[in-house]
Amino acid sequence: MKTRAAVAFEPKKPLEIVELDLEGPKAGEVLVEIMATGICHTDAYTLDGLDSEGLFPSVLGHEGAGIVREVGAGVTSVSPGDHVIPLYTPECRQCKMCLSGKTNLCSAIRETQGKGLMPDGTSRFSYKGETIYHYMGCSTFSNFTVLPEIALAKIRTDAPFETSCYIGCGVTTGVGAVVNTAKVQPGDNVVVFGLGGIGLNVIQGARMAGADRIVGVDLNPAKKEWGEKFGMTDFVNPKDTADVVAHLVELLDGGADYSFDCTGNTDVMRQALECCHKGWGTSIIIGVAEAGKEIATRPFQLVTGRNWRGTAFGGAKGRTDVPKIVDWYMNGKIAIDPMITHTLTLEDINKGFDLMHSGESIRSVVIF
Ligand code: NAD
Ligand code: DAO
Ligand code: ZN
Repeated sequence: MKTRAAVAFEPKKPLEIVELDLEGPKAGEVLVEIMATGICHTDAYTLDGLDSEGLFPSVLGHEGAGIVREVGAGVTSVSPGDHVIPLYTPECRQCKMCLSGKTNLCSAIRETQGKGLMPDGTSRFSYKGETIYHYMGCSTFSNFTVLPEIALAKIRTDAPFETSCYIGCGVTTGVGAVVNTAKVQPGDNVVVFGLGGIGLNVIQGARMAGADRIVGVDLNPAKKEWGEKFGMTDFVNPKDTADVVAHLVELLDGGADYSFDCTGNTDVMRQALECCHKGWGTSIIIGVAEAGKEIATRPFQLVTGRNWRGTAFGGAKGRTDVPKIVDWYMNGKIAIDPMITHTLTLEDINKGFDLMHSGESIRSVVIF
C-alpha cells in the first residue's frame, strides 16, 4: 500500500513529505493507522545527527496513537479496530529481561530495532525502490506503519488520539521516572532540571506521588509559569545564582531526596547528582546526551551516599502500564491537554521542530 510520511532523508535537513510504499504486516506484525503523533526532543536529536544509532533515510516519530487496520499471522493480542499506542520499549513477557522483574528493557527485538528494521531483518518502508528505515520500531511520522505485536499497547477507545499519543513517550517517561524508577514517597523533596515536555511530566508525577517541595530548574524564565501549573513549588533559574548546586542544597536543607535530569546536558547531570542529599539522595538521568558525551563527578559524591541512576520510558512495561496511564489521564489523575501547545498537519511538521528549538512549545502534535 501507499502511505503519506515525513521522511528524514539526511541529518540536519527538514523532513520531506512524500508517499512511501509500505508492505503489509508479516507474521507477528500489525498494520496501524497513526491518527496523531507528538514530536519529541529525541526525534530532533536524531534528525540533528546526534544519535549514534540514527539511520537515514528513515521515518522518525515514536510518540503516536492509532487504530489497528490489519494483523499478520499469529497475532492474538490485538485485532482490527483496536486503539493502540506504539511502544519503542516493547514488552514480550518472555525474554530474560521481561522475566527478571527488574527492568522494562525487553530484549526480544532490540537488535533489529536498533538497526531500523523489523524483527525479520527487513524494512516495510521503501521509496522509489530504496529502503527507508524504521525508527525506534515505531515510525509514527507516517500515516500508516507496521509494528511487532509486542510493541503495541491496547488502550480504551474513548481516549482522544491527539492527547493520548503523548503517553507513547513524554508522559510515561516523566511520570514513570517518578513512580517506577525513583519511587518517590509522600514528603520527599524533588528537584527537576529542564522543564520541557519530559520535565513537566516529572513535576506532575511528583505531585501525584505526594512530594513536598518540587523544585524546577530551567534557564528559560517562561518555564516558571509552566512548572507551577503542574505542581512545582519553587523555581530556580541557574542564571540568577552563582552556584546552583549550593543554592539547591541550602534551599532543601541538605539537598534533594530525588533529582531528575530532563535536559540531556552532561554538565546538568552532574549538578543534578551533586544537589542530592548526602547519605541517600538519588539522581535519575532521563535526558539523552549527544553521542560521545560522558558524565563526571568526584567519586566521593557516591562514597557519601548519593546514587546515580537512569531510566528509559520511565521504567514502564508498555503493554501493562500504558493502558493504566491512559486511565489516569481519562480519570483526571494526570493532565495532558494543557501541555499540547500546538497541533499541526503533517505538511507543517517541520514547524513543530522549529517551535521546539525556540522553546515556544511544550508539545506539538501532528494530526493525520
Ligand atoms: P525539551 O527541549 O522540551 O526541554 C528541555 C528543557 O531543558 C527546556 O525547557 C530547556 O530550557 C531546559 N534546559 C536546557 N539546558 C538547560 C540547563 N543547562 N539547565 C537547566 N535547564 C536547561 O526536551 P524534552 O522533550 O523535555 O526532553 C528532555 C530530554 O529527555 C531530552 O534529552 C530527550 O532526548 C530525553 N528523553 C529521554 C527519554 C527516556 O526514556 N530516557 C524519553 C524521552 C525523552
Ligand atoms: O535495550 O539496550 C536497550 C536500549 C533500549 C532503548 C530504550 C530507549 C532509551 C530512551 C531514548 C529516548 C526515548 C525517546
Ligand atoms: Zn521481553
